[in-house]
Amino acid sequence: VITTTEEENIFNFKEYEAEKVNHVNKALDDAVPVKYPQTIHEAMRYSLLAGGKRIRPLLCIAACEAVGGHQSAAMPAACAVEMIHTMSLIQDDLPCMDNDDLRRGKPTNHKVYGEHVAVLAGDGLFILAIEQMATATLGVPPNKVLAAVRELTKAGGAEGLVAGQAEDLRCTGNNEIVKLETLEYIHLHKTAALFEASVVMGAIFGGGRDEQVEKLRIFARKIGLLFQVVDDILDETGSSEKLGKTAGKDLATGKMTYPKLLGLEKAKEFAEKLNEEAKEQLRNFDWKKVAPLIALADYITHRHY
Ligand code: GRG
Repeated sequence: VITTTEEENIFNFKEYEAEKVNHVNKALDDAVPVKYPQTIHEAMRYSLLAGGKRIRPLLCIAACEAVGGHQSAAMPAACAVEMIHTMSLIQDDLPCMDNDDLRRGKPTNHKVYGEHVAVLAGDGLFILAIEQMATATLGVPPNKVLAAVRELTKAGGAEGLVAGQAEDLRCTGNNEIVKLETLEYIHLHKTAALFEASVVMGAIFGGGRDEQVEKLRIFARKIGLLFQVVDDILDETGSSEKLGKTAGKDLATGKMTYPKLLGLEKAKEFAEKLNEEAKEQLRNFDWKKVAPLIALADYITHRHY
């Protein structure tokens, strides 16, 4: 439970999270009905509905509410971002990439359905995400929809996730000693880009002013990087029990981490600094409306899975 010092300011993050995750799960379930050809739709549903923390949809909805919007305005974007995230996980787990057997506590998509179905399920989710943005936003001014689609596609493509993954695989493949700036590049592209798109889309659909959207963009980039720094710390200290992933797998594969480059204490200080700098961006917002975003930033900083 996240609380503030004043009694009337108490904000119950766990309650908020549970309620929003419920809504998101229902919307995702509705978005991918089982139909012919059955296997492909089942494979899409298998990974999409396998659990997951739903951080990106939560960020999208919380950003929408931070600028005074209602969650329903952000829901198509919240679903779209989770679809792209899920497709990237399906692909990341493939034998030609990370070759993982478990994801979100369950066998990976290709282990259950085979590689060709897994690739197609990823493709299906990717395209469905764009379709969601185009159809589920009926009645929203086209300039808003276009701006949001631009954010999502930029974050997913060769300026975002694809770039981060390509650079990560190149470094791993070469057994390269990764420098701090390369590590930051990988995390900003693999993780922060989609956090940024989630928050910015939420703010756009919530009716945020340009200067609010830009503050929220910086907030999201910082907590995206923060997410990875904390992930590295949890891996290094062995306190990580990533759902369905072997704890410390990144260490076992010799992947570079913030604690390896900075030392554990400096990595922890860096995480706290990113959290503070992120929350600083929210200073001029209505504090009641940004309580969920603040709680999310704190959750990301202090989580133990
Ligand atoms: C999007 C076109 C397109 C291609 C994808 C494979 C690939 C290119 C990118 C891989 C990106 C990747 C695996 C990034 C890791 C991001 C990350 C932090 C994953 C873990 O996120 P959590 O902890 O997971 O939010 P849950 O399971 O809770 O959703």
